[in-house]
Amino acid sequence: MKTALITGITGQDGSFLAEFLLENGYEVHGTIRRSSVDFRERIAHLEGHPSFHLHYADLGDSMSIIQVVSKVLPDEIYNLAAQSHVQVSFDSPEFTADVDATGVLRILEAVRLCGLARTCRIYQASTSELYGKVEEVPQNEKTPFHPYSPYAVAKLYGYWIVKEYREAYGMFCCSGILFNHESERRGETFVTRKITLAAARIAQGKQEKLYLGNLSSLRDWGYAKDYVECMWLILQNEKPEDFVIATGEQHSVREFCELAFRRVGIELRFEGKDADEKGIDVKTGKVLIEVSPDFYRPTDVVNLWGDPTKAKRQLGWDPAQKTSFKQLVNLMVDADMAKVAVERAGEQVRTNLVEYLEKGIVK
Ligand code: NAP
Ligand code: G4F
Repeated sequence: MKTALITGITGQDGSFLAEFLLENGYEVHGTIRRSSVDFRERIAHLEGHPSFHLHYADLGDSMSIIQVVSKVLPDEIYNLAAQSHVQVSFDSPEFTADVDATGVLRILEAVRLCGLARTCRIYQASTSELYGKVEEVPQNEKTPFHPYSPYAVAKLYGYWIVKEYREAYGMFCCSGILFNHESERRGETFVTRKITLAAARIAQGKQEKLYLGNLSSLRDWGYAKDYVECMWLILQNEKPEDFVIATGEQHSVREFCELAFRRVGIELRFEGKDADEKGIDVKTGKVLIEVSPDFYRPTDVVNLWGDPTKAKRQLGWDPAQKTSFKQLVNLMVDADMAKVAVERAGEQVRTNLVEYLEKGIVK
């Protein structure tokens, strides 16, 4: 039985990866951070599993990392922990650099200090944001990097330090250059989830309007559950190498909105340009989407499109056999429709209860 350590196990990818590794017979250890509210929603269903273990550690705290690595003695480490929001990285650049750049170094050094450099394989969650102000489309492993946010600059350090440790110390450490991947577990402030949640709320009368930033931004969006399989495949490869993981398809934020609203029965028409663009309900003429400069970024990455040829050839991972763009949008919308319906039912129960208490029907 292999032992894996996942940093960032409470996140979208961490939760899917933990499930995948448990299904494949791994002993899974994950790091969590102390917080005043317990936020383990994505992994709650795994707690109590005999092969699932949690440890406190923070990527900003070397000692906590050394402690957990020396205790777990992992065969594989998946370093998924990060301040992962690009827009937030403009507000918290130093924190982002500490966690997303130096944090990677802390993991690599912990492995060396614990005498695991020859045995432990390390996956680093790298990103298509490295291509930033893109120099070619589509982007592959040889495309030059041009990071375009504090997040991307920090992740670029992570990418290079992994490569350096591979070459300097012969460590089996690799970067997965993953393009955007989404799911029903995606954080609610990333654009896809913000859209699917709003579509569900608007359809059920719980929200009036959705405010977004750049509607023309282009992304290569895949399904997170399909992508965690690749993280594992990268570490099972004969040699330590870096891989681009993407669908090879590109869509705009606007297209994502159209599909998501269509799924809840609302046909949208877009009118206007830039900050004056609006998404209008064709049937009622109501404006449902508006642009707010609050969601513009000082520098925005607008043209991401991945070429996953190498992953297909060497890892046998074929995006054509995986979740399509339309399936992804639909599954996210369906999950949010159910979530909003449950919330509404809860509200109704509470309203009824208050009424019954006031009328003395229940005591
Ligand atoms: P996510 O949902 O934001 O999860 C991030 C995880 O990192 C959470 O578990 C978070 O813990 C943890 N974390 C944050 N700061 C930490 C710290 N200082 N010490 C320890 N843990 C910390 O992100 P995701 O979408 O799953 O992405 C996983 C990784 O892939 C990230 O490194 C991200 O940058 C990278 N990536 C993501 C995508 C994508 O499209 N999803 C694409 C390319 C690369 P809390 O729950 O306590 O906050
Ligand atoms: O959903 P996003 O915030 O994701 P972004 O910036 O592409 O970053 C995600 O993917 C990266 C991989 O390329 C990861 F490394 C990173 O950790 C993260 O998971 O924004 C996507 C696009 C941007 O161009 C943004 O300007 O959507 C545009 N956008 C338009 N309106 C918006 C909004 N983004 C957000 N978050 N919120 C909006 O209202």
